[in-house]
Parts: sequence; C-alpha cells; structure tokens
Amino acid sequence: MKTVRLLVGIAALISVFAGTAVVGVAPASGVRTYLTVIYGNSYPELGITYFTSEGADVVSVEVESGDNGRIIFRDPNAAAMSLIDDQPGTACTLDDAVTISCAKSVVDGNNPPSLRRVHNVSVVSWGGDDVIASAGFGMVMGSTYTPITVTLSGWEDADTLTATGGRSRLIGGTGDDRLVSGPGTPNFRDSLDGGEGNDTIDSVTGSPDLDGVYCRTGTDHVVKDTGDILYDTASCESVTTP
Ligand SMILES: [Ca+2]
Ligand SMILES: [Ca+2]
Ligand SMILES: [Ca+2]
Repeated sequence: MKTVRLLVGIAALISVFAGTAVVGVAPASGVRTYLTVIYGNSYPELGITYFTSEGADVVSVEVESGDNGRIIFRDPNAAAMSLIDDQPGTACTLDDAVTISCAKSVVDGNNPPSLRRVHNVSVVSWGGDDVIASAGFGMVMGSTYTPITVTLSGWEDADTLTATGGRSRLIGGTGDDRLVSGPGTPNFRDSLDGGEGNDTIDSVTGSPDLDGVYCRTGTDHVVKDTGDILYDTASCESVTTP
C-alpha cells in the first residue's frame, strides 16, 4: 500500500516540478520512521521532500533566514533517518539520528557550474495521526525575494498541520484534520486544504497575510480573517471571523 502511495507521491512531485531529476528509491521501512530527501524541480531550481513513515509522526521543518540559513528537518521520534538525492556532493547533511539539514542553494558539478536554489520544501506523512509543523521566513536567495514554498501533507487519519512563516500549503487529506496557518509573508497567499473528513481550519493571523481555504467533503469548521478566501464556500459548514 505504501509503495503504491509512494509512487503516487513521487509521480505528483515529478508532475509538479516537471523536473528531470533522478529520483532515489526509498529504503525499506523496517523501522518506524524513514526519511527520504529528494531533489527535483525545473533545472536549476531545487525541491526537497521529506517522507515520513506509517504511524503517528511528529515532524518539523524550519527554513532559516538569510542566504546562509539552512532548511532543517527534525523528527525526534524517528528510529533512523536516511538521505537520498540526485546531487553529487549533496547539500543536505545527516546532522544526527533525528535531524537532517540542507543548504538553500548548491553549486552543481556541471560545466559551467550552475547555482541551484531551493524553491520548494515538502513534508509528506502517510497513515497515523501526524503532527507536522513548519516555521521560518527564509527567502529564496537572490533578487526575487520569493519565499520558499513549504508544503505539509498529512494524508490519512487525523493530522495536525501548522505553518508559521514564509509561504505555506497545508494538505489535510482524509481524516478529521486540524490545519493552522500563522502569519506568513505578505503578498504571498497561503493555502489550507482540509480534504475529505470533518476538518478544523484556522487561517486567522490578524495580519495582512491572506490565505485561501478549501474545505471539501465532510463537516468543516473554518475560522478566518475577513480577507481570507473560501474556494468552496458551500462545503464549509461553519465559518466564523473574529
Ligand atoms: Ca497522516
Ligand atoms: Ca481531512
Ligand atoms: Ca473536509
């Protein structure tokens, strides 16, 4: 089952990133948690995805500020972590048994060499009641000042997804999920998608940061700022604005 979903997830990534990156094969999951980091995006951009295990995981990702800031995945309940990428000379390091961190850019080995910048960061969790959080306002390096987009996907069961900072996409999937989007980067709209199930969606920030909400099926409750947008209003059974 997980193999099928992993393939679906990878296919989705390839679809999203339209990249030509070599995709690594995830290690056998004999342990409770495994982690895979995959690079893939439209060259020379980079995307990094962290896959957790079946079962309830508690995972965080932080995008530090500054060109030299790092992208840090923490999984304190992991039995082990592993690292797969398509870069010779990876920009990610296994810092300890439960922490992987990645540079926000890497110069590849091509001739002439290209500076590859990370534009997308994802955490994908499968079954289990997962708690996934993101934080940090780290920007893409260079002159665009476009925030790195952080995507948290809970898939099955009752997940709690919380994003603070930057530009975020929360995807609850099936199950009765709780999605919370805190203050982000003005002018870059966050997205909260409850998916199937009875979801609680909180996009209140009291800041100029605007959010977009999908409730989908189930009996969903939304708390939102006045300016936040409901993409499927009829599917949001309860909507309140402080
Ligand atoms: Ca889950
Ligand atoms: Ca859901
Ligand atoms: Ca729903």
